[in-house]
Amino acid sequence: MNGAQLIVSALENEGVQQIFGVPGEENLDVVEALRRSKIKLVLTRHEQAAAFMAATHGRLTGKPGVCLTTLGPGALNLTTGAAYALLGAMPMVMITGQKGILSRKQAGFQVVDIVSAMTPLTKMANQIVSPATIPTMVREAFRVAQQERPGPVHLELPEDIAREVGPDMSPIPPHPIDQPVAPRAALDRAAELILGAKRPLIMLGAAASRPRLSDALSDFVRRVRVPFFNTQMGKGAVTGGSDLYIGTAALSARDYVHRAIDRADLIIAIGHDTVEKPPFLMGASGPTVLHVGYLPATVEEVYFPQAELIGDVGPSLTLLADRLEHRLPRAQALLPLREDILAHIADRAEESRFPPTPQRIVHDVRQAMPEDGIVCLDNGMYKIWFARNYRTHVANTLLLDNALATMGAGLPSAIMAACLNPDRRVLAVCGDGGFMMNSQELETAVRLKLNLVVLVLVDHAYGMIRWKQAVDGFPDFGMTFGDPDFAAYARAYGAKGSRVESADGLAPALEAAFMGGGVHLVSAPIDYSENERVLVDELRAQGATTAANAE
Ligand SMILES: Cc1ncc(C[n+]2csc(CCOP(=O)(O)OP(=O)(O)O)c2C)c(N)n1
Ligand SMILES: [Mg+2]
Repeated sequence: MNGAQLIVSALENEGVQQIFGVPGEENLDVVEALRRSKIKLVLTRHEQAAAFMAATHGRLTGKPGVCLTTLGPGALNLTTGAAYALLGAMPMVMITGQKGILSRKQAGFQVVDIVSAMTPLTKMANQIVSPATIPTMVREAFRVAQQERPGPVHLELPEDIAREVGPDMSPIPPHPIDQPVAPRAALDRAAELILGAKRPLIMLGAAASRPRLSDALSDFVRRVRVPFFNTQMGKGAVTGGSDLYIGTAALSARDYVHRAIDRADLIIAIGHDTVEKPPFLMGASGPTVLHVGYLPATVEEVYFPQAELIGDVGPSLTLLADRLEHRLPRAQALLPLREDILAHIADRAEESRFPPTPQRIVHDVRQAMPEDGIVCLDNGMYKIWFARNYRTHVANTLLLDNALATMGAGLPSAIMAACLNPDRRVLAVCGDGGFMMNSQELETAVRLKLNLVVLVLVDHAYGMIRWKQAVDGFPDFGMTFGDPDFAAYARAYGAKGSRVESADGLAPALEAAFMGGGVHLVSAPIDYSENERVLVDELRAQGATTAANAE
């Protein structure tokens, strides 16, 4: 077997079914080995999209997604996707080509030190220098990518090593990994803290959304019956139990959900990852935080938990619930705030202004999506509105990136979600800025014959930055642009396209797009004047109220 065949057989051994990417001439032996394998090669139209797709595979399944590119320029196009997976804790394996390392027949042509470039963007980056090391290097790559805290790993396979015939070696079989559960003493201490709390609150963070965790986490919340809120990336982590949901912390302070947060004397932060924009700010005067996680908390200015429960989160929570169930008379002390908080959030959700408000758009999207439908967001102003206002009932049904918060990942992540879930409705929601950063992947979606709807929100601007500019008191300047006719643009790719032209037009447009099947782009204008009215003026006023109440 040559190096390429060894790597492909090692990938098959890991259960890899598809590889995303754009090959170059340095990968041709690998491509040939893939042709003879069961693994499907899915071409994308930009390497960045391949990385976003592979990372999303890891995020949704817990098993690393794999992407493949050529050397230099192609490999460098993976860097944003690598950072997306690193900050977002998504397991991914990136394989890139390189010129031969045993001789240098093309001198320095296209040669970039990709291993060095990838080192700060990955958990591990290595060059393969001999076919004989491939089985172990691939197994190690998957082990490292998958292990908590998950993330991206990079392997560089030079073209001469790919071609070199090595010994016939069997791949190394993967085995199940069990993590240690939190020790008894830590469980007792955590239970004591919670039993003593007068106004406890649970917060679900990014790691709470790990696919394997949702059952145990949902059981925990239902058993202890402490109200919960989530961070943006912790949204939907609890299935059911929604009568205890008290909001999502899309902002760091002053939002309605902070009325509860500010009054809590103990926050049980499950799976919080400080890569997320802070869901609340810890300070000298509180609150007390118990950090429950796979790994200890990173200490930050705004997050320095006073107590920790570290270990495999699911089984640890089960043991914790055994110590708490039916013993928490004050569990629901903060629950009376729930109705008021959620009523504020639902405000104006059915207003018939045109262009529609963000609240109305979130409301209409929720109507079009069944409970298990998956919404994948790009990055823009609407993300805050979806994080605050979109109710989730099933784990990983609102995929957003509050870690790298990159533009351009909405469509690729939705393509991956649609590939993995052909029977569920999948919707990408993008701004007119972010959509254009990877809009070429419409062709990939059409080629894959996916059922996928893409909602493009049109304000002819980098709306989020325009909003920040206004909030900071700068004059409105330099953030607007022209847009193509998005419906026609979609049709040019062989997709379908439609445009929302009235206040009541979005819900039926989405419904028709899903019913029609295939890839369908719906473009809708959005009225962002609500950004200032709600997220600045109203919250400033209510923030003052919260502060007064806290005193
Ligand atoms: C790759 C990348 N470039 C720039 C930014 C900074 N940024 C964050 S949101 C945003 C504007 C997004 O515009 P659009 O996609 O149209 O969404 P809108 O806010 O207008 O709804 C920008 C430029 C970013 N997060 N990622
Ligand atoms: Mg925009």
